[in-house]
Amino acid sequence: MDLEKLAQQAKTSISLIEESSGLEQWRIQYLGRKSALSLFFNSLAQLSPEEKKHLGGKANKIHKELVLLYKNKKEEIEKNIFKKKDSFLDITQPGEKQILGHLHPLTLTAREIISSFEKMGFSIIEGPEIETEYYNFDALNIPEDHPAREMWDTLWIKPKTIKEKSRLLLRTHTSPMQMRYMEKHQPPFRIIVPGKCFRYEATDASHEIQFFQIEGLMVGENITLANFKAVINELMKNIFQQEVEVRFRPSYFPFVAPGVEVDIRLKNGDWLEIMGAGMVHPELFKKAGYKNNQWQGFAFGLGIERIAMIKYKINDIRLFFNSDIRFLEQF
Ligand code: YSA
Repeated sequence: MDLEKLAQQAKTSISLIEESSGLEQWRIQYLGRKSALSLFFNSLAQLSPEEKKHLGGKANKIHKELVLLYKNKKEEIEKNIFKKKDSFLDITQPGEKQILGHLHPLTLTAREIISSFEKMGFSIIEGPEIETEYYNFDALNIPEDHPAREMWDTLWIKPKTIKEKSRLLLRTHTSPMQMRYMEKHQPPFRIIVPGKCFRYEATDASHEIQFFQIEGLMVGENITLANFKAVINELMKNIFQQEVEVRFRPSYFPFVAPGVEVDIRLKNGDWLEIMGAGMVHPELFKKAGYKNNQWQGFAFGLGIERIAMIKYKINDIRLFFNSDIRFLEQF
């Protein structure tokens, strides 16, 4: 192969190039894996030692020259692009639109729910995500051997010492705040407790291992399930901006008597469970130190994701947490 001729050709053709697409073609033709020079390097093994030394050295020199030519040309083209841009800068053009961040659909839903309760006179309280076994279970009438513990598949936290009195866990619901609050406050009161909960369970379209609940607790002298129904109807009206069909189903939770589950009717006619609730069990009032059976009240635990799913027509709860920007951009 005539190396000199090849080098001359390459130099002439690069001197005529003005744009990066042309330069890329040049690179492939003269420096690419299938270029004449690369094929020549591959065939060196078949030459005699003297030829190898002579021609190999020459080819190496040409290769270096071509690489340098390529680099210089690349820089020259890039500089020219900036020059061209400057000379065409049109300051009357509108600016580029900035992409702004926005709130997560669960934050939007939680804020709406909270604001609706605020309008009804509820105070907002927060509690710990890492809870003791006592407040998560025992204080709610669920001792260790109680079968109801199986309703809440629990993520336990490894104790630092074996002697720790009350084991720690990631709260499985926001209900532990009922006792924490009642121990320190006398009725009448109405509170809600929004917060994250965790459960050791398989995920599916309506179950996650972490999700948000809003706990509610209203205690007074004459509070009944009728008050609860009025509060829930008002909440649904505020959130969905229309009358929503609500259904109470008898259910069991050790910390209420009677207990109910609340469903709402979806557009397709199906019912979806959104919360557990009931009249606070007298045993809890006793544990909190309230005397004389003077108080009664309702409590509930509402799933925020379930409400957001209905409001925004989302059919899989897992979409909230997998950070897919195509999903999040829609809110
Ligand atoms: C019951 C009586 C009370 O006086 C106060 C509160 C309660 C509710 C009780 N603490 C509880 O956690 N019940 S629950 O297990 O049925 O969950 C309540 C709501 O949380 C469900 O209706 C659902 O909306 C949501 N939820 C539960 N597990 C979930 C979930 N959301 C998403 N993923 C999960 N894995």
